[in-house]
Amino acid sequence: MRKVVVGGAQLGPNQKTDSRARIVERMLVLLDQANSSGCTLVVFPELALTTFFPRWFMEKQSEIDQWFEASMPGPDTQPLFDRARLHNIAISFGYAELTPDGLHYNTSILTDQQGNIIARYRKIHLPGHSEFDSSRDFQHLEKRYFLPGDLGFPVTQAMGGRIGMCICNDRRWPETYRVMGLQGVEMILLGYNTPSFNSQKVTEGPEDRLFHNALVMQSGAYQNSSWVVGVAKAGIEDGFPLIGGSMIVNPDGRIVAAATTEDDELIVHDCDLDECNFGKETIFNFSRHRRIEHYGIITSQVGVLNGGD
Ligand code: ING
Repeated sequence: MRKVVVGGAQLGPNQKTDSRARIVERMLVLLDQANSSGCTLVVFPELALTTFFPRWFMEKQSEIDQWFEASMPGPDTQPLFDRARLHNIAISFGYAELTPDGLHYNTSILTDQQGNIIARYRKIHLPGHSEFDSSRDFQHLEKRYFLPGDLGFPVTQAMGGRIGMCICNDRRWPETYRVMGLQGVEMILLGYNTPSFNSQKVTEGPEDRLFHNALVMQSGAYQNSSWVVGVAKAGIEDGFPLIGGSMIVNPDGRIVAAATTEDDELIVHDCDLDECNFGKETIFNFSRHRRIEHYGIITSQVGVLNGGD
């Protein structure tokens, strides 16, 4: 039995005018709740410290950089690390990272239970577009504001097992889970900010979004015999709705804990990392069953060539 008591700390909406300090206060409340529930690891959403600013078109770099953290921890986030250390809780959360070299990433980190950062991940699959698109009800300018991640999908020895991270759109791509699965990942931590509607006016709405949200995380968990912890920033940010649907999925692909609101909400589950073992040793024993001689196209080709014929 390798138990990790996981808290999924879903956040409600962050408004454009909300200060970092105010948002961190809400995160501290969830961290205290997690402590009362005996959590040893707490996962917060993507871009937890700000509103989902890629919905806004900005041109001045100074205006863009206001949404980024130049240091982690920094003055606004130090209280998070201090409280996590006090409670002996490891934390993971997403934020916009401005590196010392001036590079911009959509990043998440993982600490140990003493508040030390032990892993960093930079979002690889950036959805949306890079120029203003008048056809959209709202923008989704992650390709404008962030570079694609440069750290791969690292899996870290922590919490008595193998822990990996990804962010939001990454969860829709099976490669994300398999690259970590091939490193023996036993728990994948991810945050997301997912608009409830497609910005290009197609009929897709919250029900579809919530269905796909569960579908991809349950599939990724099952197909790699890993726990998946998916945590939303949810609710209406400056008039733009984001789905909730935070959940903890076990290595058999079953949802064992799920949020029911679009507000600040903690979900908790006692996760036993040994539950990964059966799948990894049988159905998804990669070394026994995979036939990589037939998979080359997955990394040698980006898109469909010549119309797929
Ligand atoms: N958000 C969305 C996500 O992948 C999206 C963007 C939504 C893409 C629905 C495709 C379909 O959940 C982020 N931040 O990636």
